[in-house]
Amino acid sequence: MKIILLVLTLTFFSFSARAEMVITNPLSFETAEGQKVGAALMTLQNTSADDDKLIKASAPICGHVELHTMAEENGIMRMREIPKIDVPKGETVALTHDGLHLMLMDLKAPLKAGQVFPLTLVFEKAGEKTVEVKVQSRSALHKMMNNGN
Ligand SMILES: [Cu+2]
Repeated sequence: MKIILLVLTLTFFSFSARAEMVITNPLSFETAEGQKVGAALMTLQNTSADDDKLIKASAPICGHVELHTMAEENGIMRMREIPKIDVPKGETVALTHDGLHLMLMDLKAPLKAGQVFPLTLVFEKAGEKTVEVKVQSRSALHKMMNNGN
């Protein structure tokens, strides 16, 4: 009995000391036949008392996942790979079609609307988190672009 209580106590403390990262609305968009890259978007909310950062991501549906940012350079929107995405304590970081996002490189098959695939995110403090990404139609993407958000 004493041992069980000790284990429970240790478990409780290790959970409460752990950085909390809340990941909402992970989504992707369907891709055309032969298209080798896709994108994944979501919202990252750091509810812990520590700054954290997304340092890596992977998914079985593609060769590898890159962290990307998009910014205007000489009037043209360009994206480039970045080593990490900062998620400061108490803050919410949105990964969007026109800003920070995850790039699914070397897709093994085209993504289909309605499909769901697992994506594992690795945070420096919160550790590994796997989410289920829902693939949306192209028209959902166009709608999002027209709304400007
Ligand atoms: Cu990209």
